[in-house]
Amino acid sequence: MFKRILALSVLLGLLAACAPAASDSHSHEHIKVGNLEIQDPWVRAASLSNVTPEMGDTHMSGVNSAAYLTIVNNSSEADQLVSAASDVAKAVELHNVKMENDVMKMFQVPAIDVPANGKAELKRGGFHIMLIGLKRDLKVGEKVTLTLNFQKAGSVTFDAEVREAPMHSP
Ligand SMILES: [Cu+2]
Repeated sequence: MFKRILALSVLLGLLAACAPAASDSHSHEHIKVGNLEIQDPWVRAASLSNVTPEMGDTHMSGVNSAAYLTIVNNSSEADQLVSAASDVAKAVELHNVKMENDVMKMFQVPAIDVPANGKAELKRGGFHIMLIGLKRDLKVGEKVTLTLNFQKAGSVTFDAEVREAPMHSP
């Protein structure tokens, strides 16, 4: 019974999301490359003049930010995100996080797997695209152009919205 209500509410949510009333164009944009679809890309707001002690904000090379998104693979062939690029940062790296002596640490990874008929979620506290050494402030509501390079699907360039990250989440 509960499952059925849950399924119904999910269905209603989907219907609401697809309703013509949701007319703002960017919320319904589909970013596709090959068999992959990029969903809900966003970049954490950051300011060059207001460095906070939050993880990732301070770095030898300046102020950093990160991009998050979901990569959905609608095919039976696995793929890999092998690199990313953006003109707002001096360098862009693929990162993951791990706990080390109760401290969360980021580290660079060579690639991020996108499983067949599955998805790769780049989110707070996990895989992310690190924007190292920002060249400008990233203000809420602005757009940041990102390019993702996949081993099989090739490259795709799109705009990600700058958002405020939730406080105290990893
Ligand atoms: Cu990082």
